[in-house]
Amino acid sequence: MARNLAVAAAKKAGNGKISPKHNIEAMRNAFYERIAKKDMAPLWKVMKSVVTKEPVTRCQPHVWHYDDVKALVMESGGLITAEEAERRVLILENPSLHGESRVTNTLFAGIQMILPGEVAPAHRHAASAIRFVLDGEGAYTAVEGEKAFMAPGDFVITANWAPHDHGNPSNKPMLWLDVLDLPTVNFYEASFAEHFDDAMQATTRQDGDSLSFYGSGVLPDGTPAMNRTPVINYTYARTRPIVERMMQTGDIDKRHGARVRYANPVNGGPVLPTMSACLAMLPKGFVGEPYRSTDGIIFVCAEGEGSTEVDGKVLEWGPNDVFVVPPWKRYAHHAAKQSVLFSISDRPAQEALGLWREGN
Ligand code: 1HN
Repeated sequence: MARNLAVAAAKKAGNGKISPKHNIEAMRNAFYERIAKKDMAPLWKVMKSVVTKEPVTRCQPHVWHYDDVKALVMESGGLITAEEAERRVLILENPSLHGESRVTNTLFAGIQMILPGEVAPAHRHAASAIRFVLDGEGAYTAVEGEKAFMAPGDFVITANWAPHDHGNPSNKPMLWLDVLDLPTVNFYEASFAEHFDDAMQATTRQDGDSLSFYGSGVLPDGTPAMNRTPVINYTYARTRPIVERMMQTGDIDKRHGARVRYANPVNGGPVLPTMSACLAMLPKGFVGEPYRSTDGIIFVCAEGEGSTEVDGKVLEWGPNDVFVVPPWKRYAHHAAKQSVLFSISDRPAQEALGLWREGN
């Protein structure tokens, strides 16, 4: 076939000579150079790398230990104020993706601190955010006119384009994990952001309104359909007893432990169209069966101690350690003590696109 092409090409060139067999590579390369000048390229050269048989990830499994993280975040508090930084966050960068501000290909993760008396000024952006509280008590995030006071283990939602500011009237620093779908928004090149003149938004709703109106098994009559949850804070005080009860009654998944999924009470769907989260309790001595799925997952150890083997690498974790499992990497949890794991991933975005798969 290659020979025939060379013969045909030589004839077409009108020089009457038949090109030697090895010339086809040179002819192809010359052709590729010519088409590159016209902003074209041959698919057959890249077919195997653009259509892979199985997911290929650029991410590594990795764990950030809270001892290190907390010390460095506290140190950042002496270098810049929350107001000057706008958000005083140390980014958790996947070791394979340094400089890209991402923990997986689709998600941003960082640790934010707000010191007593500080305010992180009001803004809004196209990216959706969640927070998982690690340390401190009595700081708040104000979202769409409602202040949500936070405590460790609380899971807080700031939906796409919702105005939000944070404040800390308590006398202790507060630290939390931020996860945003920022790399996804930027993949679509659809980022917008806006700042407000006032650092703190006016409070237009009572503290706790969103949880009591939407998170209590009732809904204000006429609540419209929405693809993101109206609940701002899914408190640990309410969620932890549920996974504990599941565990005690033996409702323990062989891979995930006694696990609940945080739900949008309006439609039962994920809390956000791009990200969904779970809380799981693992009994002491739990040895999970291996599992894999196409979503990249960020875990936080809320309580306990254990390890997760990911693709042959053992990630040891204790309280407030954050670890990441890349897409389609097989993982299995092991709990040395009774443990609670929070997790968040890009699963709903993949499901909406018909991409999500799981396996063992
Ligand atoms: C942001 O707005 C917050 O509002 C936290 O607390 C982390 C990371 C990147 C871009 C914006 C916040 C962020 C962020």
